[in-house]
Amino acid sequence: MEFDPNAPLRIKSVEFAGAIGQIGQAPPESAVGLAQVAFSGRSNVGKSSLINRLLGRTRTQMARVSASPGKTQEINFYKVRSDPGDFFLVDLPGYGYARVPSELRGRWQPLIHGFLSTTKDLKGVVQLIDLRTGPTDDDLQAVDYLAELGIPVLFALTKADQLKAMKREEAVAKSVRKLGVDNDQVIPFSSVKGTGRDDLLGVLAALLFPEPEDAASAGGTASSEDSAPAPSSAVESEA
Ligand SMILES: Nc1nc2c(ncn2[C@@H]2O[C@H](COP(=O)(O)OP(=O)(O)O)[C@@H](O)[C@H]2O)c(=O)[nH]1
Ligand SMILES: [Mg+2]
Repeated sequence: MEFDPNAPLRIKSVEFAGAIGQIGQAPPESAVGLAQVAFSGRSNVGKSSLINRLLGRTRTQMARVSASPGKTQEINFYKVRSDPGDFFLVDLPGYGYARVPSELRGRWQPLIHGFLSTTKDLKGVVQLIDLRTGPTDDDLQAVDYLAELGIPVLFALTKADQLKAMKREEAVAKSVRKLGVDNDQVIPFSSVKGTGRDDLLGVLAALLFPEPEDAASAGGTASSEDSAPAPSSAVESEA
């Protein structure tokens, strides 16, 4: 049987594998050597809801939907068993909740940097943006930072169900413009309705388990007309 890189991942099981709470702390042993994908976004953007929806967890939630947003300042690791392979889902702490404007530099970035500078297994980051508001300054800072590190970034535009079709189109176009990315780098998502789930699973499959030729031409444009969006660098580097 031929492996279709755009086929959605089939999630079999998910288990919590550990956390990093301190700057410089190592990831859980078991996360080393397995492909990782991280999820990033402002507090309250809908990250926990998206992760739960993505993993198909409706009864027992893996990522806790926040009782007190902004509280969790930990990097959480979940081991996901799936077809075509196992991987680690890395839940980065939310930012932008505290009143302090430069929270990113003060707290988020050092903790994240400790992880990003030691992991060799991260394939990319799914950056969440609230579709209704579009990218905030905090979001753009986070995106710049990820781009500086050369990490492939894909965008999930959350709470898509909150806008009617017309407004949604406008909002997507606005976010795309503000982020300076291509249309096929963003996926409108609704954790309530499940919108975007298959697209996101498809792109994660391609990101985590690329075919050799995909890996060789990383950053190139997908040729298949109805393929899932291709992950690519968020922002063109000026260097
Ligand atoms: N309408 C709607 N509400 C959402 C969606 N995703 C999350 N929410 C709500 O947004 C709030 C924050 O969600 P949560 O997943 O905890 O965000 P997190 O802080 O980024 O992990 C909660 O009240 C959720 O019910 C969505 O797709 N649609
Ligand atoms: Mg959360």
